[in-house]
Amino acid sequence: MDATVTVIDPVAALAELAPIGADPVRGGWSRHLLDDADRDMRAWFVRTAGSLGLTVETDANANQWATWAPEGATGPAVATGSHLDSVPGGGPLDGPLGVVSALAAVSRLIAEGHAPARPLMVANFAEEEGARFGVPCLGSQLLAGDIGTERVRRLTDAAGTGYPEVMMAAGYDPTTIGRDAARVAEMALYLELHVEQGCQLAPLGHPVGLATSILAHGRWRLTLTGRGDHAGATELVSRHDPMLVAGEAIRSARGHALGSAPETRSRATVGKLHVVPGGSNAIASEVRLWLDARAEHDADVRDLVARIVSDVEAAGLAEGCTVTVEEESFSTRVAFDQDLTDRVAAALAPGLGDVPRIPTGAGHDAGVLAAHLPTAMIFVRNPDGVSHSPLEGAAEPDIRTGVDALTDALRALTSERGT
Ligand code: HGY
Ligand code: MN
Ligand code: MN
Repeated sequence: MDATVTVIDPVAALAELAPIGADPVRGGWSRHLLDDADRDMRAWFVRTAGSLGLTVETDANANQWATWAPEGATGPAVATGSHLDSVPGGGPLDGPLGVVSALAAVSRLIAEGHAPARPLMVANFAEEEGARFGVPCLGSQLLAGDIGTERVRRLTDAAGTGYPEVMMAAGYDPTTIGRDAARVAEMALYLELHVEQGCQLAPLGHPVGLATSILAHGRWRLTLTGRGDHAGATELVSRHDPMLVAGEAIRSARGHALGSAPETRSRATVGKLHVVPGGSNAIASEVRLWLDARAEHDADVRDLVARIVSDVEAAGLAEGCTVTVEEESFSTRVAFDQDLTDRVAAALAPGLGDVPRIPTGAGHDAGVLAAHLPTAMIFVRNPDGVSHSPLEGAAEPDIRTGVDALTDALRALTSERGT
């Protein structure tokens, strides 16, 4: 036993985080890369991991790492963690549940006197939601070398502030971002706990599940340009209104997703629009909209997007508007490591029996790392499946069961060597 360490209670830790980035306008939480709320979340990570005696550092890509490497723990580490940033007006658990549960699990292992054969690392990955710079899993993609650094340095946020400026203001050197092969080599495997997004576990009556796959998914920015004019003085026949084309994009996204073969599990969403000038009595001159499309396989996504874009271009032609399409991100389909998932399932079995294995439509840093090292995910039941919304939640007993499961898995995985 190590009585010097205070075991972290996950529910209390989440309550401690609750005031940070609470969004009075949207509801829920808005915590975006290196804004004030994200900085407060990062400070919490340093404080909490430090209280456990972990070595805390931040890499050049603004990912945070907390490492437990006591005497005898050698070789590549078992890594866990998640992200602390959110979507605008997001829920309290998407990301933080994984980081809180990871630190809680480590605190449990230290307190019980566990002697790991290999180090344990807890990560907080930067900009997983891509809410500030538009690219999801930005920190883990940079770490893995999956995104070009010049492209990243050109990214700007909604206010037009450049990524380099934001990084420099926080003390980072944007010329040093990019692939960190040494850091990736430090990890033998990665296991991420995350609140379930979607509702598969509740009908199965299980508090915890294991991930099988992540849908292929991407984001496209469409810029629709017409002619701004007076809402009252302009005859209908002489209008070039990009809002009409935007309406077609929204309708077409749903229509083609619904019309896709069921086995493609297609879905398409327009959740963000930017209208210029945005006056209620002015015909828009420009509309920028973001299309989020997902499906079982990469080709299904590209086929779905092609059909939607074709409709939008036809609508643009009819309305005398121009249409430009830019792919902002694409994440290939992920199949999680079967052997690691089996090992995690075996560690969970004594306490939880046969844990269900479920696919997900939500992207994760684990999805990025899966191409570089053995990776698995544990999901904690979400009673109604809602996420990316203030209504996201999980029952306290399930949150605690999730920490039990992660603790059991990390204990088993750090008791062995190898991958
Ligand atoms: O968009 C996603 O699926 C993830 O939450 N970033
Ligand atoms: Mn999310
Ligand atoms: Mn997430």
